[in-house]
Amino acid sequence: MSGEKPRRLARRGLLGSGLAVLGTRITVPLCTAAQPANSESLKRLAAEKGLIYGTTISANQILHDPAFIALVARQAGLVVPENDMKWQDINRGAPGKDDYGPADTVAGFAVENGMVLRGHNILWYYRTPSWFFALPGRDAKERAVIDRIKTLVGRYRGIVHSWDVVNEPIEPKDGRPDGLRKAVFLEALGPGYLDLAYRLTRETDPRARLVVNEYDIELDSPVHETRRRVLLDLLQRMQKAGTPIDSIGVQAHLAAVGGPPFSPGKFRRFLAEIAAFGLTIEITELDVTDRDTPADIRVRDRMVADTYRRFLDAALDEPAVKMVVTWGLSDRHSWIVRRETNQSKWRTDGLPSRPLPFDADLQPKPAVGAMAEAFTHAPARPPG
Ligand code: 9MR
Repeated sequence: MSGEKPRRLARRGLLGSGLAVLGTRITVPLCTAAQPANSESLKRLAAEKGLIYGTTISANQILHDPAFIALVARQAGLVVPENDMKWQDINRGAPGKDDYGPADTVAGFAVENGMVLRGHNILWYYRTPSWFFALPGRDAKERAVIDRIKTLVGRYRGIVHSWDVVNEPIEPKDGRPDGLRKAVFLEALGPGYLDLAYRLTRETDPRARLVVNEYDIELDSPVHETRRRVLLDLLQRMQKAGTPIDSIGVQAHLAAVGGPPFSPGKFRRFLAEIAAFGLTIEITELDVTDRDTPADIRVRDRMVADTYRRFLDAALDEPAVKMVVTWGLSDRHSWIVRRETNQSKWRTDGLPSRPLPFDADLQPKPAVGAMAEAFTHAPARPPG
């Protein structure tokens, strides 16, 4: 699809055409060997409380791992491409050489199976193509950002439920008084790049929810506390300036052992502060690394499950939380197990990590029960 003029993918068009536009029809088997026929699905338990439960997915998994995909269809009401919509993944080469093939596969899968689709992400300093950095001057960079937003958001207009418009915009350690991250977009366009990105996304797809997605805002430490304050200040400035924003994405990459403690009360109060802005909250990237837990699988699976439960009990107590997404569904496909980035998440004894609800053989682990109980005990809320 390289270089091809993007075609509009309207939800109705996709459903009507049976994915003709994508050239693939991806159907999901009705029953999966990985699940007992009578077991409850996480998506149904979540939906009973007005919550959406979902997971990451990739085009590669959709095309090559039918057993995993069947589990996703059974358990998740939402999918988000882990990488396939990132700028660098869509265009590593040169301006104008976009390839939407994998992103279309994910979008088509969501539509075909009646699932909610999150958009992740439009702008992220960490996955910006190198050609962008080499563009000469501010105007060329601004045009490239505008083109990225119009093309990507326009292509999936009417399909994406919520967009991570700017991923990880704050970094208090960078020392700016406003706490914004000193990285590519800020350096090229100034702090106004946030307003540009959110306004243009709204204009391009008025029905998509616009999210600021952030990490390290969950725990009880001075670093997390500073990040919470900076994020709340940013929300206040955005609202004052009339910059459209609907939701905060709380990534929640947690650890079963080690790192700062989790204070349910403090986290709960932070969520209430976000809700007081009139915003909803999406838990966008939940997973629990088992680094530093004992090798015994029963012990560490229990510790991971307890971490999911404690976190979700606090999060779901806030009615503005409308969505829970785990950063993967099975240990078969996890960035932590693949050891891609962030070495601090990896086990040091060489054993494969077990951070997600289902194991690598697609069997449920105690974390599934913990999540199911958290959903079951959550107060009901109006559907988000
Ligand atoms: O899980 C993703 C991994 O496969 C990629 O290599 C990496 C870089 O693109 O991004 C990972 O996902 C990140 C997400 O996009 C943003 N928040 C942190 C996630 C984990 O690093």
